[in-house]
Amino acid sequence: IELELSLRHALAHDQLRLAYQPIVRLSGARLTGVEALIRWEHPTRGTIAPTKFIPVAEETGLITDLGRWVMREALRQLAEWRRNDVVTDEFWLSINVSPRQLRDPRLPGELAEALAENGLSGESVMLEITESVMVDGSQVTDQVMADLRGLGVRLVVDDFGTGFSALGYLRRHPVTGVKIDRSFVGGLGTNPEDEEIVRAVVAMSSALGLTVVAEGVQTQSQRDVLQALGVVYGQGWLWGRPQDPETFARLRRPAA
Ligand code: G
Ligand code: G
Ligand code: MN
Ligand code: NA
Repeated sequence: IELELSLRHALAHDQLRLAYQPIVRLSGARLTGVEALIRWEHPTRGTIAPTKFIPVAEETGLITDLGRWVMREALRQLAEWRRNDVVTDEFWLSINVSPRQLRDPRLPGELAEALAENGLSGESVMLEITESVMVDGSQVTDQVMADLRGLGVRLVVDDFGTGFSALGYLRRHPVTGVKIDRSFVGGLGTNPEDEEIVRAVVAMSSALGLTVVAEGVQTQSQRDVLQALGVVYGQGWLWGRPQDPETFARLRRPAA
């Protein structure tokens, strides 16, 4: 309850920020997108981790307002970067959405409106959803996902491989890609089992026409193994930590 109240306060008093972490195309290491990650700067308690407050927001329903804020702020930022030529037109923005947001039939309309306000198309947005969303499979969620796809928005399964073993859901839902969980990336180059898992995910994704992003890439050798296995996109400390938008823009524009 206490956390809920202060989160409500944070939302109303501008204590929330978004950090942005680069996503690259492995071949050429070209920047191709960013993931927006929420940050809470509490005036007295310092930074509070999203793993602490997102579950509370989800339980209390506050995630609806919070998610709306994230969406609008991230799209505003993307439009600004485009105007200032910080990013190209193919550059995409990944936004995390929680299961409860996907059960809200207003979500596609709100996203469409935020896109229009910022002069952006749905293709510039990727939503990261959890495996549980598809396993629970409510009809509302199915409709919401279909409507989002109708906007051109891509849907990727986050933390792929950690949740559920049934893969049939990938076929039954309109997802466009998967994000290999970082727990399978850490051991690449040293743990042959992780390599086999990534190989299997790539084979399956290729068969289903899904794009693959590997997260938590920290070393050049992990990167090399991923590329050899056919993974196209990567994200991780090797290319950059989640950073504030000013830092992101500055790193894109080398000093003259
Ligand atoms: O970088 P990091 O510690 O911020 O992220 C921790 C977790 O919080 C990740 O699993 C991420 O999916 C989740 N998260 C970060 N930002 C958001 C957000 O805006 N919405 C939701 N639903 N989850 C988020
Ligand atoms: O679960 P989700 O993928 O949405 O959240 C991404 C989380 O992974 C964030 O907490 C982010 O800070 C963290 N992260 C991003 N890159 C790396 C990395 O290279 N190594 C580790 N250990 N964590 C990372
Ligand atoms: Mn994510
Ligand atoms: Na993840």
